[in-house]
Amino acid sequence: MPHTLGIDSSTQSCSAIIIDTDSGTIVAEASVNFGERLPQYNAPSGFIPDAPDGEVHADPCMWLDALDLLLSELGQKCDLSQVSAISGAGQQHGSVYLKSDWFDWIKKLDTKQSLADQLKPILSRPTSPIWMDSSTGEECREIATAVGGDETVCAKSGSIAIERFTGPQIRRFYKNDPDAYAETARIHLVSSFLCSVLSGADAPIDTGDGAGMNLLNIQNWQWDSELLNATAPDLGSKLAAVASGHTTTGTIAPYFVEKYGFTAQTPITIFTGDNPSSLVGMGASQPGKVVISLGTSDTFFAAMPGVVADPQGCGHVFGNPAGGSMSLQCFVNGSLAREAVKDKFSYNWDAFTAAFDATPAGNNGNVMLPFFMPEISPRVNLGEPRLQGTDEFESWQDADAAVRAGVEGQFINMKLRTDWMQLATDVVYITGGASKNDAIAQVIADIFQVKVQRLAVSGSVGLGGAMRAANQTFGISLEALGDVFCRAYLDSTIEPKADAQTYAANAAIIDALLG
Ligand code: ADP
Ligand code: XUL
Repeated sequence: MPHTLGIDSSTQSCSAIIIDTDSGTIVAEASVNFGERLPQYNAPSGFIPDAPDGEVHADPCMWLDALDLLLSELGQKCDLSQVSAISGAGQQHGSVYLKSDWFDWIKKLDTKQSLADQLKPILSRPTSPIWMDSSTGEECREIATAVGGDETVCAKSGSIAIERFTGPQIRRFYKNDPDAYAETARIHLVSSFLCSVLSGADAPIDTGDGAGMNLLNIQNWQWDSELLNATAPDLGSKLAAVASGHTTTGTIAPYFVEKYGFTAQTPITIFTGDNPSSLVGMGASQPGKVVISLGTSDTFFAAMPGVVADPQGCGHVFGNPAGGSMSLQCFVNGSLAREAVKDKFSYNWDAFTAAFDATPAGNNGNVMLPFFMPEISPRVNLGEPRLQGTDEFESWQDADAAVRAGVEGQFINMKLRTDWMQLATDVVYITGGASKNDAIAQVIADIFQVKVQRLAVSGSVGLGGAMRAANQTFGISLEALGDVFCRAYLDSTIEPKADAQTYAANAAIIDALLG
């Protein structure tokens, strides 16, 4: 009865799912929301708000406290000694900076203290920049110039130099605090950091998450020496090894055996990024399925038969943890932008959803570019949305039209930005916190002119981890696991209702608002 565990350390929460691969059932699920459960970290949405210069950081101790809480809750729901393989994922691009003591500490985690208390003194950078950080424009330009331009960075790493990517973040740290950089012996991604802690060993970075650093060469999936040199001195020695997603990093650390009752020697498959893990958890790791994830960020991704780069320079090629590559486009103004419009009118989610019944598709020509923070797809440095329509709408007096316009603006922009992938599909699979909202799903169906489906299991990132663990440890194929765990809720398929022309004029307005 293999029970496998998948862990998902995302922007706003840390979640887990245990599946039984024999019976095809879910054994247990648990989730810890950072803002609600760990208010002492001053991160209501998972990051420290209001930092200057586009900096967005989170405290890695918060991620460890959440892991401790999560496992203790999971242990109350089921017998963790039955878990026989583990993997997981982390929010992409975020990085953790560690002094040389890390290598000793990781081998002898002490059950008498919390993980977070033990980690604090060995951090060479007290907080971690995460994917929402946009502070590194200058460093992106410097890296691009050093290697011969953005086209070269893109051909090598699958993306042009991007502010939130880990390489530019490392360069900024090196420039602003060279002493602390020199004291740094290891730099991990959120995924490889948590995998290291769980396995009590310095874990490799996988090619899925590693490609989000502007440091990995996607032609050979190795660190690229030119990009390393352009980023910061001695960087090669500070990075963990890179490895394919099909790698077992070791077995669970005694800390978790003693504290939560896991079985010693339980194998751990290396972690990946949340989006690559979701690709697996949506049953989309072979080319053919398109996924839209509506988490803190909105992302649009698919497994790719070959490597195609985005001519607009906003899209990315990442490693696919199941082999080959995937393409991805990320939108910063996702769930938090929808919440911002909702909160402007003191609506709850029910009132937000009802606004779509009160307004027609196309919104009578009321259009919004709903960017409450600098957007990356495309790059637009806005702190407030741009509106075009009636006077009442433009002055935020028409609540229902504003709600619809915000969501329509998001997905018109998403369609314009993802055409480069040339994915001809008649079904899009949606996942993430907002995917349960039928009104949002209907807007996606209408704008993309596709059927929209959801899966029976909601947490596709954690599920991807549990499936990868079962695949790596027991050799159960991802296809067989997908047939059981990635079934669509066919009776909840959403068909397009609006015709293809409904959004033509609004799309032209979005283009104009983008300037
Ligand atoms: P992440 O994995 O990035 O931490 P989630 O996938 O858990 O995020 O999604 C969290 C988001 O889901 C919240 O920020 C919230 O805006 C959104 N959400 C939750 N319920 C609804 C709903 N009924 N309608 C629309 N959005 C929702
Ligand atoms: C992807 C990205 C986000 C994070 C957080 O490039 O930046 O989707 O992975 O989910």
